[in-house]
Amino acid sequence: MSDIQAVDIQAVDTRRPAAPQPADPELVARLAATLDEAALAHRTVARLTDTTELDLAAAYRVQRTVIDRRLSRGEALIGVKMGFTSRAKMIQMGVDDVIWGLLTDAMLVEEGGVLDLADLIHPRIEPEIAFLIGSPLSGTVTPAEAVRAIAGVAVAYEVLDSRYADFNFTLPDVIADNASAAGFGFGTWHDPTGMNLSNLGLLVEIDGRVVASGSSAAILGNPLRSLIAAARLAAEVGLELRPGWVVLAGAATAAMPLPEGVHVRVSAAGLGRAEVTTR
Ligand code: OOG
Ligand code: MG
Repeated sequence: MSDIQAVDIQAVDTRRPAAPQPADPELVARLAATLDEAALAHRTVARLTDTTELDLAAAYRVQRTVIDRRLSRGEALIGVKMGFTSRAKMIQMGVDDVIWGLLTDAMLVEEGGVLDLADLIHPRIEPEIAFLIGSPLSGTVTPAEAVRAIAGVAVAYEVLDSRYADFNFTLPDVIADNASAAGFGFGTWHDPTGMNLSNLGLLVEIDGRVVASGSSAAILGNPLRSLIAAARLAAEVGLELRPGWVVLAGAATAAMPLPEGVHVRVSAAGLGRAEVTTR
């Protein structure tokens, strides 16, 4: 058993500061505008931490302000994504903390749909497990409570697109940048009752060629732990995971570059597949 699999559910360390410093609202608004405008213009910006001291609490404020700008353009909040819940991702990106980002309806790609990469800078794709929330979940919850709150579980993929050159960032940078969120999709929802999620084989195929394979065990030993961590993070910022929301538990493998004009299939044992075509 790897040490990540041995992580105790209660011990999952999301390490957000207990008493965040009130960040200068004007600075937060300016940094959020920088990132949001970069995403809209499909171009990268310098790392915020190159010029600004940013702690994790301030970084989350920037993230929330980026999302508020999107909501004011008519997008709706439809869930959250967990990041760096697997060793593979932590190693790939050179960070060592679990983080989260927020998902809006504009990021959702319909199952089997087409994703236009012209809107993105340097997209990557990664295999994930997704949960559909059936009843509100927030705070410290037991695995049994987490399972009861789940209306469905599905195989999923996430499309990442960092607003920093070469995906080169520190933890506050990537938090402010909404954890590199760009798009996501999922397959058919399955009833999680009685399902063992702790060791599902996952495959990513691009045009029929396997480009990544892994196990749901890579996600904190069991993706359920990621959901439990999401509930705790939600409570810390006064949110709850709401019925109908989607929670992406985090990638089970490193992310792969996503080229134009390909067909991607992500499959998980017992959960079927999720597919997307790029152009
Ligand atoms: C940050 C997002 C990490 C995951 O599933 O671990 C993430 C990045 O890799 O750019 O989404
Ligand atoms: Mg991800």
